[in-house]
Amino acid sequence: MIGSYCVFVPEEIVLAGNATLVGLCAGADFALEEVEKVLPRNTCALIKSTFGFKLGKVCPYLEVSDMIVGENTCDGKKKAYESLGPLVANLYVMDIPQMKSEAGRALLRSEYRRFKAAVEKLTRVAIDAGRLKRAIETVNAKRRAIHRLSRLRAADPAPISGLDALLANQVFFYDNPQRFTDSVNKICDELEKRVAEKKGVFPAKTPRILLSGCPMAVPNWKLPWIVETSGAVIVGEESCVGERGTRNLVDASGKTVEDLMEAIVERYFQVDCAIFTPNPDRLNHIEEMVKAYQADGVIHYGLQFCTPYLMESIPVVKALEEKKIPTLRIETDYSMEDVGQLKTRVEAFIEMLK
Ligand code: BJ8
Repeated sequence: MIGSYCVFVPEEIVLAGNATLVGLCAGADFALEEVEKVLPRNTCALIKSTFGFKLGKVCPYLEVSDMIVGENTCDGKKKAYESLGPLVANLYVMDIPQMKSEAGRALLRSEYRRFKAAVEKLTRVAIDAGRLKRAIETVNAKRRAIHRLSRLRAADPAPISGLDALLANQVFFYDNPQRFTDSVNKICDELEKRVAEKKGVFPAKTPRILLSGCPMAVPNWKLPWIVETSGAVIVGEESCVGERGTRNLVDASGKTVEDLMEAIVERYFQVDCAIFTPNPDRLNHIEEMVKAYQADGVIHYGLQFCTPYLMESIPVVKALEEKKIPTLRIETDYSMEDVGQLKTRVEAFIEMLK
């Protein structure tokens, strides 16, 4: 069992080594007093809750993981792993590039090779081309199923709520891959019927929202709940728990381990996390998603103290508004204290979209 905190940890390599990958990111405050003894108060809720789940021993996946992979992405996570190391027996840290340059690609390539060797050492399974190819196909199938679900959300009326679709995107990180693929395809079969019958979870012409920004880990449903109880429907998530994390497949046609590893690098190097500088692909992707899912507006979701996404939200919002795409910028955490205030702002935004 290998645990991870980032979509840059390639599930293909983990599965090829006969291990299982689980997402360990947490979406609820826990043991905050204990957490603030080891982390500064002004750390993002995602990182704090990771520590809360460890210190409170509430996450069974974390307790049984044979390897926990940290990654050098944002400064918060990078430094937090230094403090997490002594709390767990088996932390492995992966370096991640910060620029989409040839040097950046070379770093990712060498880090994925090092990770493959670490997985092989852990599981005592030599990863050959056959194993890697099968793993790539398994993960591609899982991603294809979620792409199918996303496309169905383009219909008006929306055949599934944003909250339910977010849950499917969250389960992506926990379930057995084959079972997940089958379950999502079953949901899609049902949704196809609903679309054909023009049945929706909200009436046709309900304002449609695209969420964009920080990932929402289980059980962080705060903002989607606010949006969908304020007269709008969420039709897509530009997020790592969403399309930023799941889009693009790995080319499985390679014949050798080297070819297949390169295909993995190629796919993951396209992830447009805000830790990259500059990061123009993310804005392009938001605009593409607005069109593809017929969104009427974008809500940018930034966790308090998340420098990469909060910094990036300002030019992103400006660029969207220049293109006449209405946008609302939200900055919040996991607490429920600001729910009333957020609901008022979201309701006013949705009213404006009508
Ligand atoms: S690829 S988004 S999963 S790093 S919210 S901890 S950025 S301060 S989560 Fe992420 Fe990988 Fe990027 Fe995706 Fe830091 Fe911000 Fe906290 Fe965050």
